[in-house]
Amino acid sequence: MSRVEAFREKLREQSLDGFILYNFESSNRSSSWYLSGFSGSFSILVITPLGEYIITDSRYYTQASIETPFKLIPYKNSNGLQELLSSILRDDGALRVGFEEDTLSYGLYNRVFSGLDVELRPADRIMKDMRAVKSPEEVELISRAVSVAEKALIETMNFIKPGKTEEEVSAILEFEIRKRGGYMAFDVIVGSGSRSAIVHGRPSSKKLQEGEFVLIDYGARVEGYNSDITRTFSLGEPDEEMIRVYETVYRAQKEARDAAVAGIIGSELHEVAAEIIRNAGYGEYFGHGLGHSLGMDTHDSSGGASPTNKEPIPAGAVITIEPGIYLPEKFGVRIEDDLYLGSEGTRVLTTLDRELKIL
Ligand SMILES: [Mn+2]
Repeated sequence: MSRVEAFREKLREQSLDGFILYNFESSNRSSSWYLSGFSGSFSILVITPLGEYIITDSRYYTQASIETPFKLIPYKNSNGLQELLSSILRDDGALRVGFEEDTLSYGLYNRVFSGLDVELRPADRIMKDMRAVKSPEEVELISRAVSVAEKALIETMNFIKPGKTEEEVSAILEFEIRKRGGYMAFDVIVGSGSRSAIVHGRPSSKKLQEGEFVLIDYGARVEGYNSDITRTFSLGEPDEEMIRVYETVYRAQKEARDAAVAGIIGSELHEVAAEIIRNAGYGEYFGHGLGHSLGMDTHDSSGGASPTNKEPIPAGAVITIEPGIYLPEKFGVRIEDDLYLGSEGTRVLTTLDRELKIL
């Protein structure tokens, strides 16, 4: 079954006979790409009982005709948008139409959507649930994104030495990803010494020093799919506390990896790692969720191993497992892998060593 057919089935289950997926300057690019094949930054997908349409502007006419079988309808300007949508829905007899409230602005809702002569219903879960379950082809693309990222980091490790700045390390890492055909999944995080305790720290001009941890959190995007990996290295010999914290994160990460199977409740998986960290006395220094769903977005859907997710993680999910301990003004440690939770077992997609590495 094609994605559009599967999507239509979900619409029927929700008693909807139409859908509008709005993507303005990449506000909803991944879902638009996922459903239609069109990868551009501006698209309005309209699903009716009779057809599938893509409204986009002249920047994208050629690209849309190559990438998607959806019928192209030229976008003129925002003033005519309400009438355009109304006429498509009316001509094709759509009466109950779903849309995504989380990615639609208040202004656009008021100007365009609220005046459509149909029954509108927020239905964000449809795309989220579909995208949370990956096809074998999608898992393959994420694996390629992992592979590009891993080769890039292995190459970059030769460069990670006392005296280099965090900015230089991130620049080398980006170059190594780009030259392998990847893009950045998100802004690379490089934090050394006390800056490694900043959970999402930006690389700075600080020089790496002997006796510090260097935390690197990054990912590659290949053909629209992301990897997301964190490793923490030691520059020279770590002290006792650094070893103790690293060993704790390592153990929490390993136990969580082993516990990650399709069907486990997200918060229960989080708790596997959280308990180990708490028992080691570092509970208050692990503030974020254990992991998230990964795919065309780095935070792909609401699911994942978060303390607030009381639902089972579905078979077919790709998630991260990334416990961390951050001691303010001292150092931080995080280890992050990407896992595929298949119905026939879990596959860890990341292959880089996780043991404490001294560079
Ligand atoms: Mn992550």
